Amino acid sequence: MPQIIVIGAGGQIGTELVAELRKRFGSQNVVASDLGETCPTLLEGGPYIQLDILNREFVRSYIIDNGIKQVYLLAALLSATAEKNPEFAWKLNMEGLFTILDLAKEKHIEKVFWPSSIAVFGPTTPSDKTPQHTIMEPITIYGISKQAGERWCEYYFNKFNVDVRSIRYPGLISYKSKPGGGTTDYAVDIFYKAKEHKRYTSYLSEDTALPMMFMDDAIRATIELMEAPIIKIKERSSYNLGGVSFSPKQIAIEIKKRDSYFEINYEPDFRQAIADSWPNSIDDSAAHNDWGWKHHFGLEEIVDIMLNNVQPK
Ligand code: NAD
Ligand code: AKB
Repeated sequence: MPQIIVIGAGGQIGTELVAELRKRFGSQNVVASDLGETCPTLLEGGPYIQLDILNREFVRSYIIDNGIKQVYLLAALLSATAEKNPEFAWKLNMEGLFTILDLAKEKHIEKVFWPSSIAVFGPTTPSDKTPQHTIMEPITIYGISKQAGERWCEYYFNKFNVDVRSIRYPGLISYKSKPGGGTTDYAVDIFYKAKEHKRYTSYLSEDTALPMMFMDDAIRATIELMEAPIIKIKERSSYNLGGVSFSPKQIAIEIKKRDSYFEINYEPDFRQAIADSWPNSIDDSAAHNDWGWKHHFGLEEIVDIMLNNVQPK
């Protein structure tokens, strides 16, 4: 069994990824790590270490001394939070990646997972069924950091044979843990507000369609990509990953079908410009052809699952 560490494990993706990795590879073989001194409840049941990815020397010695062979590097500032602190977002999103890529270049690590995002695309990108290879002129610091990260991943693969694998996640929808400061967070918040107050004020306009995905699909994609034979991985920047595509109005209609009292209104804020620069939908045929990717969850299923499971405080 490989020794695995998930860095930034306490966030929206990490809490569910750690649980799935532990199921597959054994609890003791998957170390969860995050900034907090104590282990978050959702990560209990296996090893936890307090680790700051910006502490390069500590990260290096922990990984080398403990014989860690696979790293899932999730720590980052997401799009909306990053716009409020661009210098720090650049530092966090890039420096951690170099620390891990260098460990892999030195052959301490065998495999790296590093997530990219639909934020790598920009207003000049074709926005419907955005292709794998296309114009990429991101306008957010988050998107710029992800695009640069993709180029560095491909560079480390080409120059140093580093086995780094990546997915351009769309907006992720989950009920086990909340999102951490992205533009697509509304598609989770809306369920909490629907259950609590039967109304939601959307910070995106009604027809802003964005690519989205249910977390179970995203976790399955991540592990399928990491487990795929090396020969099948043709894209060493990052894979487009499609799921569903919908707007606030479309998700509100689905909620209203299940709760006729639900109401939505629209007050776009600074996140509207970010969303306007991102694709409406994604062409993921490269992931499908190379390693067999196919999403399972559609909008109606997602709405059913979310309404049945979110638990507002
Ligand atoms: P999140 O904000 O929910 O979680 C990030 C975690 O990283 C947090 O628990 C945070 O405490 C931790 N962290 C922050 N700084 C750290 C540091 N210095 N050292 C160690 N840990 C630190 O984010 P997420 O939604 O789980 O996203 C994980 C990754 O996936 C990110 O790289 C993000 O860009 C990418 N991604 C996420 C989505 C999405 O919709 N959730 C979509 C596309 C890409
Ligand atoms: C965000 O909105 O910042 C993230 C993402 C799509 O990368 N959910």
